[in-house]
Amino acid sequence: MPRLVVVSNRVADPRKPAAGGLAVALGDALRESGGMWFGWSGIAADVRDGASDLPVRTQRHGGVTLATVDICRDDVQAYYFGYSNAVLWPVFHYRLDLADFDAGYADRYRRVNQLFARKLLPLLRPDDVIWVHDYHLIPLASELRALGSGHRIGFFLHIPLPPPLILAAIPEHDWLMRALFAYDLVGFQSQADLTHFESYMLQEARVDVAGDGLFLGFGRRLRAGAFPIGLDVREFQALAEGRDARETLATLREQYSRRQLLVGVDRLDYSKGLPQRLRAFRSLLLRYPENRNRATLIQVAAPSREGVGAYADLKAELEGLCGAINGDYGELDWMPVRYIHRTVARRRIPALYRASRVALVTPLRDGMNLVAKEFLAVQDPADPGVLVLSRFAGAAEQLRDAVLVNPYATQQTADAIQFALQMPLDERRRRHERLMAEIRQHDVHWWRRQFLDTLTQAG
Ligand code: GDG
Repeated sequence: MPRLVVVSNRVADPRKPAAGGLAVALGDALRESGGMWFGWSGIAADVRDGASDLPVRTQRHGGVTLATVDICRDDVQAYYFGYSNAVLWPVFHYRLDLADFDAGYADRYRRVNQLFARKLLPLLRPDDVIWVHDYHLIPLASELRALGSGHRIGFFLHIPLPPPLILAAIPEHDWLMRALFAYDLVGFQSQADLTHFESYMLQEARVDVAGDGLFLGFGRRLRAGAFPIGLDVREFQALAEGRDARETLATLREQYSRRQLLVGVDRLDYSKGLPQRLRAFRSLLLRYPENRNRATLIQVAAPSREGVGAYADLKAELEGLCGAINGDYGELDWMPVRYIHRTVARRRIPALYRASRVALVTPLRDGMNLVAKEFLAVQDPADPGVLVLSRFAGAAEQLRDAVLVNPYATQQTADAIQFALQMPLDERRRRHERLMAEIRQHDVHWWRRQFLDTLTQAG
């Protein structure tokens, strides 16, 4: 079995409980092959443009090597906050209005990818299989190839790929999309993303779309496919059985015994549709007064990328909305919204899902959205809650038995939430059973096997 090398912006230690399903799933594959995980240490080094001299730090644990490199402060600003999170993230989520096409970002983004390639190459063995993750590292394979790498290299995009016209708003779109041809396999979250990739290649690039996911261009053969990421269902269910989760569940049940809980768990990000969700919840209270003094929305919005301007505006907007809803509808003994702008411990999150009758997973655009799958995994099959899911989440392609909504349509979303709150037990059970079959069949281990099998056979 060839050694697996995973490359991503940040490296998660698969042994730590906070690591989450993706780290656990990749950790399994890394352990099986005695592999390596390479990425940025998260440290912004205080050196002037001296990044290329910074050392790679390696740690070896249980057959897996974790290798990290620091990046100099200016590069972090331009590569991470700038190009990755103020250009690629907004555009790939269809938010051209939020993109900041500062000319300096692209050069630095490329430079950090070159730095990664230079630091990684000496650590590689000739038969390693390399799996690169996400939008921070699109040009990594082409930088590795420029240094002579002949490895098998795959890329997985965790976020959506927009249609060609939107993608073409990025000044460097030609270069970025061409860089993908240095990979042997490119994986997307959904069929919709794959279709956008095909359309781009037909409309914007002179690439031969050979069908069946095969693309011939720039002197290379590229395979592309949809590999919807799944959940480690058993790991997450085991988390729900842990002491912290059970204690949290008991507290929530006692505290909210006379209420119906709705839950939202997101990073505080404009792609997640949080203001729209709060407006829909306000509309629910307005249009269906029986929910007043009864329905409580617990919204966790974990802090994220606070160095990017658009996130500060969003935070202020959410605080205003929560204050207004609580002010307008709150009673002495009932607040409609509990808004938590902090990171909740992962081991307590299953309890929050389990205590809730309805989950609101209503992003404006999302590659997949794992919260939807986490919520389903820990419901009581005999009395399950209902998933209200945006049709614009990648997960909506798979989770057809959720209550699907258009989060931009406030009143319709409010109606859908009411429908979910009122859903009879037998229908809740029927839907939950079908949704569970789907997330069990296509779990994170399936995803990883599917991608790696296709990568090793590609060519
Ligand atoms: C990207 C794509 C794709 C959230 N708040 C807290 C917390 N979380 C956890 C959730 C879940 C994870 O974070 C969020 O995953 P998502 O899938 O919803 O979204 P992104 O972070 O945007 O991830 C996305 C994903 O990559 C995988 O490919 O699905 O579309 O955007 O696990 O539970 N965890 C803790 N405290 C919190 O407050 N501990």
